[in-house]
Amino acid sequence: MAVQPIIPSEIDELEEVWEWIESFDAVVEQGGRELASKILEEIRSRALACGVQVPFTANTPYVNTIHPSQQAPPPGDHNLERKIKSLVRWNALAMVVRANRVEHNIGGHISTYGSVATLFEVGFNHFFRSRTKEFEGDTVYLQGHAAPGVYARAFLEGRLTAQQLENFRRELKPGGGLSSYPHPWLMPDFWEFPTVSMGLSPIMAIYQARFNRYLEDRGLKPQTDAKVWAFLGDGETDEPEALGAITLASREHLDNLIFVVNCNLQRLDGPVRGNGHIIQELEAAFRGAGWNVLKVIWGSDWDPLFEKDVDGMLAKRLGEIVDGEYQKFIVESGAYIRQHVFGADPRLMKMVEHLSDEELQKMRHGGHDPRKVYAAYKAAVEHKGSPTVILARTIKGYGLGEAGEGRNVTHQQKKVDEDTLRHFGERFGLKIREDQIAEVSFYRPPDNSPEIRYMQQCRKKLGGYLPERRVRSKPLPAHEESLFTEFLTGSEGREVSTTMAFVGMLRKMLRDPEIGKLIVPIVPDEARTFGMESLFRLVGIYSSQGQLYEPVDMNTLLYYKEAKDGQILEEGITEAGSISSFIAAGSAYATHGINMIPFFIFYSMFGLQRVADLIWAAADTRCRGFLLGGTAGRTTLAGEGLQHQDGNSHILALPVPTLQAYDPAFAYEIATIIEDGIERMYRKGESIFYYITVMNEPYAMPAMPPGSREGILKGMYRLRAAGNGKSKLRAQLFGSGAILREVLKAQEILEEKYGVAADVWSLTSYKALYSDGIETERWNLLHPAEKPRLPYISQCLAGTQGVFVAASDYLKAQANLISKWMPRRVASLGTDGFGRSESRQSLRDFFEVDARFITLATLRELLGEGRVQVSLVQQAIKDLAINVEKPDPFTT
Ligand SMILES: Cc1ncc(C[n+]2csc(CCOP(=O)(O)OP(=O)(O)O)c2C)c(N)n1
Ligand SMILES: [Mg+2]
Repeated sequence: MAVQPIIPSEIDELEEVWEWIESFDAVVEQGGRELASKILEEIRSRALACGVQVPFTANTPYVNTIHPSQQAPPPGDHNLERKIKSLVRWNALAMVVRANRVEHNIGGHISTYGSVATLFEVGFNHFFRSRTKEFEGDTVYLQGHAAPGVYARAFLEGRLTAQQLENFRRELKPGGGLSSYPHPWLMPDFWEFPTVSMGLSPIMAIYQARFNRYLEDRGLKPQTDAKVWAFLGDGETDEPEALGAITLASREHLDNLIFVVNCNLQRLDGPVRGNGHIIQELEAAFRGAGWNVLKVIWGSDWDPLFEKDVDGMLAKRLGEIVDGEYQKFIVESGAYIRQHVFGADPRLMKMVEHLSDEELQKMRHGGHDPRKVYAAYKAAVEHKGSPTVILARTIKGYGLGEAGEGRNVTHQQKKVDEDTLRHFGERFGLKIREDQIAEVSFYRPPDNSPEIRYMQQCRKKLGGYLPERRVRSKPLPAHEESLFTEFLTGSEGREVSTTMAFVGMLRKMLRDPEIGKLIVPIVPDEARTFGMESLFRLVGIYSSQGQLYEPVDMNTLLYYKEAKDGQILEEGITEAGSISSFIAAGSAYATHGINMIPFFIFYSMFGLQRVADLIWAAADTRCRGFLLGGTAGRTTLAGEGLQHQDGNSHILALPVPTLQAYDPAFAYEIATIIEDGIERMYRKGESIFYYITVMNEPYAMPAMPPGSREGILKGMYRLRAAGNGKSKLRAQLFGSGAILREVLKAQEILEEKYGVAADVWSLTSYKALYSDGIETERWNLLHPAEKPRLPYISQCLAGTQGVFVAASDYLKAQANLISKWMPRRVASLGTDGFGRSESRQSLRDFFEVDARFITLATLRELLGEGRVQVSLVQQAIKDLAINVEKPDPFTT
């Protein structure tokens, strides 16, 4: 292997150093690069052993990682590929420009795709494999706001019509349009993964890659070399989620994962690191985390210069220039570049003396050079043992020339003038007529043109089109028998919490011959909190390496068992990671054609509140499965205080359209909800998912009242009718979850002490009642001539007597939300305010949701109706020892 001899420069005064370098050169030449690398490794160990400090840097010089001599040459027709890319570029640009001509401010992005085009195109032509009958295909997360380029390609492939392109960002137009960004909910046959909320796609991709391994290790899918690709922006890496899980990827040796960071050095407002180097910063972070890092900074035009750069002077100079300055070079002349880059040293000036200013200006960056990109992708797919990140240097707004290239305003550019369009066409060698330029017409060569034929052939070779979302799983067969009959009959006085009851159901499901293997229990380091440790032994904790140690509790029954085919995903303390696993599992019915059923159980306060955006993305992904908010309720979780006690999550569940939220109190309610959930999601194929809160307060579980099933699912049913049906004082009490038992106690107090006959209703789901209410109201709005329909809650309460009082462990807003469909006003008790470290009893007094306050609220409502005297209410305040001067929990 020939090595360029070094020309002694600054180091020639150090004779000895020079000799060492010469010997090293000889090793490289005679023994090869691998041997040289091994020797360096050994010398490093030796130095440390001798107490010699080895200077640390996580960085390599500011040059391409792959040496030109090791670059795999790209196959295919480069010329045609360039033409195709230009066509995609044109149509992507046309789509955004046209949309904004018709509808001012409709938005869209042209500059991001401008920068990422080569990175996408090399993938589409040579790497991204589609799903076929024989092969599961690669999974590709495409940079969200580069969507116009993806649509433009699909148009050239004949998958989208010009009409659809015309309706970019006009989804409601007749004939349909195209969604702004990748949204599987809106384009379920096209997009697979929502990627536009920055930072979510990297973490989702990491857990997707890990979940793919999980499926393989559990024998649920064959082992393949399928890859997960994730394209992200360099600005996007500022999001904590983006880099937050990169050590998991290396720890798990996810060589099925490839990140490509589109390093255009710009984000929305300006440079990502004007005063620094985003590529070097990311290199250090990923290398430090154990990733294989491939820098693709310089295009092939630079190879001859680096070849001359034997003493690393050019590399050193390029490493000194900060990103803000690099951005300037994009808009400046070749003369400026000559002066500011090479002018630093006469020897550098000499290196480029053969290049004209124009040539200097046109020197390409790595991310725009298909040869460099191909070589990096090839190295990435062949790399073994760790994930790969490709840091590709690109230009934002590439091709927009003075109108946008590299400018700070480029991100939001949507309108371009004719000169820019003409320049764009010329630059990319497009033969566009003047009238087409003025019109910014879409342009697709005929089907039999070399360009279209070539692109179809490439995709055919790679298994078909991409992106494409195709659900290949068959729904599970109908199932008559209940899995959970034992949970419907009550606990016969034994005190259990709803969490324990749920864990019992989970155990039952895990043992079931039909669905057992499909269940994916996911916990972020809280299995013991939820009493799930018995599952460790039963199904094992998934570990790609098995268990390399004897667990400290080996001799106990419930030891910490890790296994390669373990079923539990014990994610550690990361709700973001756990929900990403949930998304991978809950969308496996589409991604892998396997009906995986995830159960992700977490501290309820750290769910919808903490990772709401990922839960939104789960809904967009058409995810299925169950989220279990454990240790739920503001007053049920004793002692934990302000940050842990959750009275919020049921309100936060409201906006997620496909999320079914339940706050059950009894085992039979949970059993009914889960069984129906499996039926709806996995046997009937509905793209919904569930949020169920479970508590850790133990009490005896009653048997399921006959006829309550429908009500449990629809959100309410009458649990216990009043004992004294003859009383004139009547009330309807609504309780849910943890507070239902307080309501039952209040029912007794009211009847025994104050002669009030109250019916008790279990409100299993305020959200279900709310959804039904708004749906019914909408139907009535649109059908004025027909008999108005009654919301379910109105049907339930029609004909009931007495005042209404609702109490829950969540915000009072819940009852207020549905009160308009109740025949009379409702008094709402709830837990608005900050939590406290206290006992359950004190907390329920503090938040005014215990049986005493429910009793008081009922009497107060009766007073309002003129049915009791004020003295009775005052007496009750005394009897119940209620401090009327106590501070308001909402404001204290
Ligand atoms: C969580 C989130 N915050 C803000 C945005 C709005 N946004 C869209 S693109 C963008 C800049 C992206 O910069 P970068 O990641 O570098 O991508 P580039 O367009 O430069 O390729 C921002 C802030 C978003 N999509 N998601
Ligand atoms: Mg950027």
